Amino acid sequence: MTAKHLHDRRIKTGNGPVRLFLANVARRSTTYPLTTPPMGILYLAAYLRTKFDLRIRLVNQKVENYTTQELAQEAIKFEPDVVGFTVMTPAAHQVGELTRAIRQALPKTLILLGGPHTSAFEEKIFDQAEVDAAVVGEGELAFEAILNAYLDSGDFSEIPGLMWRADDDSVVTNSGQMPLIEDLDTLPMPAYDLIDVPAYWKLQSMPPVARRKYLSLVSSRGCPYQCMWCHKIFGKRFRGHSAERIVDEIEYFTKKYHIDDIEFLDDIFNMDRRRVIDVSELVRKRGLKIKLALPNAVRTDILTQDVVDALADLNLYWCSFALETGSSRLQEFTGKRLNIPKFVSGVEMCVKKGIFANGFAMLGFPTETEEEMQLTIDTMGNSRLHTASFFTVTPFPNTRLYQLVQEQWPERLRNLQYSDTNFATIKVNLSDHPDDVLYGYQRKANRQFFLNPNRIYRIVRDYPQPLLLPYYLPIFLQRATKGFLKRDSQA
Ligand code: B12
Ligand code: SF4
Repeated sequence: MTAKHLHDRRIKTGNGPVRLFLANVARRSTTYPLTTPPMGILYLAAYLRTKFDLRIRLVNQKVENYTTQELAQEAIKFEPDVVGFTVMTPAAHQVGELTRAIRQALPKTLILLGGPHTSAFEEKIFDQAEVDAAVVGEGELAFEAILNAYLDSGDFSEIPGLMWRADDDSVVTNSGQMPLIEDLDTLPMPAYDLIDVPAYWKLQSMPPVARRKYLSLVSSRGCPYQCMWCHKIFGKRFRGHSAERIVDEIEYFTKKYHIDDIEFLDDIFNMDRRRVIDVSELVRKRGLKIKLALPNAVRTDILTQDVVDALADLNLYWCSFALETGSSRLQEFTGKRLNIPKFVSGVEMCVKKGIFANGFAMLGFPTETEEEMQLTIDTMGNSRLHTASFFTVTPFPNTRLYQLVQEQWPERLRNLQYSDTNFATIKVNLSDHPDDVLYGYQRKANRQFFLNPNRIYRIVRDYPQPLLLPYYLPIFLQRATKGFLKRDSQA
């Protein structure tokens, strides 16, 4: 590739709107069917079209069930000026083949990458994919700056924090950082008109409830807690939409799609206590009939009775609660610093209000003892949670956890394979124990938690679709037997 080629791609040639192809890169598999609307590119599209004359095609590979080549062909058929891919690490093994196919067919197209994988792997993604520029963190302002340069000088060197391929083919990371968007209410609502919303209703959403006619929203960005395994895509400061804006979105989308089921994918929807109460009051005042799901978990130890009441008034029917570990030593070690007794009472408050409670826990932190794993299993099991997922700790680059393991126990990262990881069945062992011990505790966790007559009774009584419960039996069996066979534990 000559320097001229590289520079030419950074400047729009020809007239007319910029043809922008955006896609969420992720395969759907029988073992990992969860599909949610691709909020990142829906927000980007909504923002960018207020600034530029664009013709946008937005694709979610997971919904179309395209192979990598089919996705590349879709992009090529559209003849885009600019392509932007969003990808999480488990699907990133596709981006090499994908971007090379597009580059070969459309050598002048500008190819951009962003989203969680880029934020985790940073410059390394240039070794993996044929990319002109890549954005770490929040994307709206950076993408805007890229398109401004593309329509003007082709000079990417002034865009703070941007990673891009320079004319000598080297990868440059500009100094500085793009500012975060202080007032989220200035962002337009996600561009749901660019996707086939009902197509999502036929697929498995995060809450395991079939045929949900729902819409996902994100009401905040940034989380101030310091959990060592977690991303920092949106910085460590909480920024939230106002209650008015949240309820405007709820009202607009529920009316537009004739639905009543809304889920928030926020990291901590309940970070601002007053905001939850205000949303609830506004929904009541406007006479909106909705039900709510919070599948990505609330911060349970800050729940107060008035917030739980407000959530119950919003008809919160499905909520996840993330304990992660029942050991207070590990709560400190990992930086999660959850107050465990308050977790237990927070779950109880919600369950008393008729909310179906799903829990998350992690087993296998470095330094975790067998007693601590058992403590997690007991805390989850003795709580009023209805269902639970017990994960083994998986490190992603650009997190404190990854850095620590890389420094102190690099050999534990040796067999780490991200491709198509499944929440519950990925086999990563960061713990101080052999695989059979760690997976033994994970199997035990599932047995102890679920094979409890009282819990089974409560699940059957409270689960929104009890007749569908047998459908989830294979998933339970898969989890309850993970690593049971020798072949499994060597993976
Ligand atoms: C909803 C969700 C899911 C959904 C799918 C989401 C989707 N996009 O399809 C489901 C439930 C399927 C899921 C699964 C998993 N998830 Co998830 N998920 C989330 C969650 C909670 C919200 C995502 C979201 O909508 N964010 C809001 C939007 C607005 O943000 P965004 O997508 O990041 O986009 C912004 C920027 O990244 C950037 N941007 C994004 N794309 C692009 C593209 C371009 C070109 C540019 C310039 C910029 C740009 O601009 C956007 C707007 O500012 C995030 C946590 C979070 N708060 O983001 C975790 C998160 C993305 N998930 C994560 C993980 C680890 C997983 C799993 C691997 C867990 C597991 N072990 O099984 C699995 C993946 C399994 C698989 N095989 O695919 C990690 C990602 C780590 C990584 N390196 O990829 C996150 C960050 C959580 C964390 N605590 O670290 N997840
Ligand atoms: S795991 Fe949750 S509480 Fe912890 S840093 Fe991430 S988003 Fe915040």
